[in-house]
Amino acid sequence: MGSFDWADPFRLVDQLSEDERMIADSARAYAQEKLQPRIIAAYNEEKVEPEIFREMGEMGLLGITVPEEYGGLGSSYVAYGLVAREIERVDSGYRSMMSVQSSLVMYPIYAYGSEEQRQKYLPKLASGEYIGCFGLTEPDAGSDPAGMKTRAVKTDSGYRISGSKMWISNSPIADVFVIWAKSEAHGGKIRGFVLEKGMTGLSAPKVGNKLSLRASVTGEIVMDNVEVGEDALLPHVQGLKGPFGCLNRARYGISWGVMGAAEFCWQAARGYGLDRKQFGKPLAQTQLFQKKLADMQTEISLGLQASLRVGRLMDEAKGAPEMISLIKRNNCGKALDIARMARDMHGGNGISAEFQVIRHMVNLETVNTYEGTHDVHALILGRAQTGLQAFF
Ligand code: TGC
Ligand code: FAD
Repeated sequence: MGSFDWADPFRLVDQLSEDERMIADSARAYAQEKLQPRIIAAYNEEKVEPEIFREMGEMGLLGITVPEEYGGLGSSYVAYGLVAREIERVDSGYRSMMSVQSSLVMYPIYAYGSEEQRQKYLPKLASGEYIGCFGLTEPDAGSDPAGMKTRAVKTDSGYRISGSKMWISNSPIADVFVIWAKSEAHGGKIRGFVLEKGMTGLSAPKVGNKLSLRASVTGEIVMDNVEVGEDALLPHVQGLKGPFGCLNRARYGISWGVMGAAEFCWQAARGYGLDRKQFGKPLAQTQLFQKKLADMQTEISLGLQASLRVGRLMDEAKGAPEMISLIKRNNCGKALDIARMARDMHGGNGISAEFQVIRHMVNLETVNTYEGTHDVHALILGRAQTGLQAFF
């Protein structure tokens, strides 16, 4: 029999390539040395820190799966997932900044853009010189993006775009806006457009009063007759499969990321239970405490294996959207349960910012909702196994 590492029960690390291990190690070093010292103040003060994009760019953490000729790392989906896990171990908001830039802005420009669009935007997005955002959700179209009202009308030289997007990560500080609109010139089909900061009629006010994901800025995108040229259209995709193609990648990254947040909470609860004595012995020496630690360890080990499996399938071009729904939904739900449990195991200290578990818990409420809610992913999986769609 082999030995047992309580922190890595299934020896995940042995299942990674040398390259993947190096990328994960450098992401962990960056996250722990540069992000961890900032997070408590950034979260409490809702501080916007655009320079984080530059730092991530320098570390090669933006556009990990995008080919090197466009400034990306040309690496695997497994490597991307490992980076998401390390960043979200510190905070879901920082992972959000990274995954929107990589999966929701760089990916569509790479996969659906013209060569000119790739050259113009990707290297600067990879270096963090440009910050990107992705506008799909609207005030009246969240789980049902097909209900969007944003319209693109053909003009002599391009399109005129009107509408508003809501709950958009990074939008108040964005230079590049990938937005989705129904285009009358294309039979009302959904098309993607790349807009730029400073265009007449384009604004991105911040959404205030957020009690979750406070280290990541969120805003609206207001488009009041924004005139763009033909070169703003993403030429190679139409229909909802455009935005969903991006969401597949981001949801997959989230499945790893939330396991990073859960690992932080689990290990914090373990450490706290070993230090804190009540009734004359460490809390960690009680049966109930140990059962909770065992549950956390089990769910995290299973969740990480599942993400690794789906990542390998994606790297072999065999991944399917339903696999991603399964791991996004389950890992988010389990991470939220684990964070709540860790909060409880810290007693009164669990509500203090210093101990950090309540921040992860409150963040995970958002992560469980965005990129398809827990229940929407259940309906996707229900449809796949019954052939019956229950959305409407
Ligand atoms: P449905 O009829 O199922 O599909 C319409 C068309 O889209 C295609 N499709 C997909 N293609 C690729 N990947 C997928 N996952 C796909 N899912 C669907 C489908 O094949 C079809 O194509 P075609 O060519 O036949 O037209 O569409 P529906 O309108 O019934 O959709 C239902 C539902 C609920 C599954 C879907 O709308 C959904 O997933 N809703 C959730 C919305 C969502 O996830 N929004 C996310 C916004 S972005 C965000 O939250 C970023 S936060 C990031 C951060 O800060 O980290
Ligand atoms: P709704 O769709 O109104 O859902 C409300 C509730 O109803 C949920 O519990 C849902 O599960 C349930 N529900 C909905 N439909 C059904 C049904 N058919 N059957 C049963 N139950 C149902 N969007 C972007 O485009 N870009 C971004 O960068 C982005 N960043 C975000 C950042 C933050 C901090 C947040 C909070 C959101 C962000 N979003 C972004 C939006 C996010 O994707 C949506 O909030 C999410 O898709 C849910 O939509 P909604 O909020 O309109 O909720």
